[in-house]
Amino acid sequence: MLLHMKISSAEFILGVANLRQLPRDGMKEIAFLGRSNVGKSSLINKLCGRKSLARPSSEPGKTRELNYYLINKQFYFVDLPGYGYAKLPEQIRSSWGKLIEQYLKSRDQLSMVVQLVDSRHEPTELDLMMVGWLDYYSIPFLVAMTKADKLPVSKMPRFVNAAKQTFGRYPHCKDVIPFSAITGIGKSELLTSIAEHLD
Ligand SMILES: Nc1nc2c(ncn2[C@@H]2O[C@H](COP(=O)(O)OP(=O)(O)O)[C@@H](O)[C@H]2O)c(=O)[nH]1
Ligand SMILES: [Mg+2]
Repeated sequence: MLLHMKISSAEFILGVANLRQLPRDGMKEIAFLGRSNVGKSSLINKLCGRKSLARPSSEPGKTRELNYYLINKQFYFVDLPGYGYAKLPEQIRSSWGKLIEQYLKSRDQLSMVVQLVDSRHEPTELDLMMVGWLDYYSIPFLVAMTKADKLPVSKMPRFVNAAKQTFGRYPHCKDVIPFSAITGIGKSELLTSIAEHLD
C-alpha cells in the first residue's frame, strides 16, 4: 500500500466534449465531480502543487468538457464539468447529464470519483443525485468538503459528522475529508486515499 503519493508531474492533455474522444491508452482515471464554483479547479491545482493547471472558472458553468490531466505520467485526473448552474439553457443541462452519466456508467478505467461539496452548506439535491448515481454504478468515491477554511473551527466537528452521516449511508463512499485549497488541510489525506485506490 502506498502511504504517500507525491505528484511530481501534471500536464493538461485534452478536453473532451464527446465520449468518442476519450483516451484509449487504458490508464486509470480519478474523476472530480461537483457543482460549479464549489472549488474543483482550486482543489485539483492544490493537489498538484500548481497555481493554474486547472483554470479556475471565470464564467461559472461555462466549461462543458471533461478535462484530462496526466499525473506522474501514470494516471489521469479528470475534471468533470460542474453542474447546478441555473442560468444554463435546459438543453445544455440535459446534454450535460447524459454526458456525465454515460461517462460514469461506462468508463472501465475510472478507479474512483472525488465528489466535492461545500463544507458550509447542506448537500444540494444535485449533490445527492450525483452520489446516488455513483453508488448505483458501484463507483468508489470520496467526499471532499471544500472551503473548510471558511468554516468556523467551532462548527467543524458537527458539520463533518453530519456529512459523514449523510454520505456514510452509501456503501461505495470510502471517506469524507474536509479540504481547503488555501490552508492545504485535507490534501495529504485525499492523496493517500486516492493512492490506495490506484494500487
Ligand atoms: N476560501 C476558499 N475559497 C476557495 C477555495 N477553493 C475555491 N475557492 C474560491 O471559490 C471560487 C470557485 O473556485 P473554483 O476552483 O474556480 O471552482 P470550480 O468552479 O468548482 O472549479 C473561486 O473564487 C476560488 O478562489 C477554498 O478552499 N477556500
Ligand atoms: Mg473549474
